Amino acid sequence: MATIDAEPYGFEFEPATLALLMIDFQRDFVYPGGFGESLGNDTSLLLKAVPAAKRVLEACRAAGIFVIHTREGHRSDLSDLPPSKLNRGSAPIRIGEEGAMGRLLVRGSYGHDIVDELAPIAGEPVVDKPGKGAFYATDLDAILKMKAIRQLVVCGVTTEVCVHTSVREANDRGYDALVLSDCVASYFPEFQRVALEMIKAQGGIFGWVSDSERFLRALATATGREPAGAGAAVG
Ligand code: TIU
Repeated sequence: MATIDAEPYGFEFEPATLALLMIDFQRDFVYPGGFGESLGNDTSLLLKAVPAAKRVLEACRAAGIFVIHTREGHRSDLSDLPPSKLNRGSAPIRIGEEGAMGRLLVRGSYGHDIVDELAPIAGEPVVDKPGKGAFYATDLDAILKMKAIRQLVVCGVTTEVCVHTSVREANDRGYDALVLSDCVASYFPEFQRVALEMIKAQGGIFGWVSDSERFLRALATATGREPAGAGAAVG
């Protein structure tokens, strides 16, 4: 058993039953011209999480930690898109319409896919989800159970939307979830701060919060490896 320094208290884990969950690092959220920008957001705030998330991803791969990715999006006929989600807001172009990176949030379009820096490799399942939560209407729970996973380290975007929803879903299903503060990002700095506070409040009401540097150090100790890039993660 190894321990990651975290709030509200240390996160104890076994590498064999830990998975890295990479949530929605899609061009549609992280780059201009996609769904996120269509909602009026500054996408540059999300790009800030990519370097630290990349260090965590590479360290987990090297340590043999199971890695799983999610993407938010819909079938090309939009048959899984609730009218409420389609109609909400005042975006100039909506889900399913052509944007600079293809049809917004539609599976198979360039914008829907994961950014090159964090692209999945062979052996890393990609879970396509129609909602904000990673468990709703997906086979994520089945995959985690097949792999005997009990705990999740979570990176992704956005902190208060898909990360929060997924962590809450994970908690209710009996998984321990650790969110790495510099590997998640929001379009709203205030939401980023408060969303992280909410996870760890009340004694860790639905999870733990740490950061990439502390995670990489603990992983290195647990697996007897050098903390890959941990020095670069400072700051
Ligand atoms: N809009 C926003 O902040 N997020 C989303 O719509 N989806 C995710 O968080 N992935």
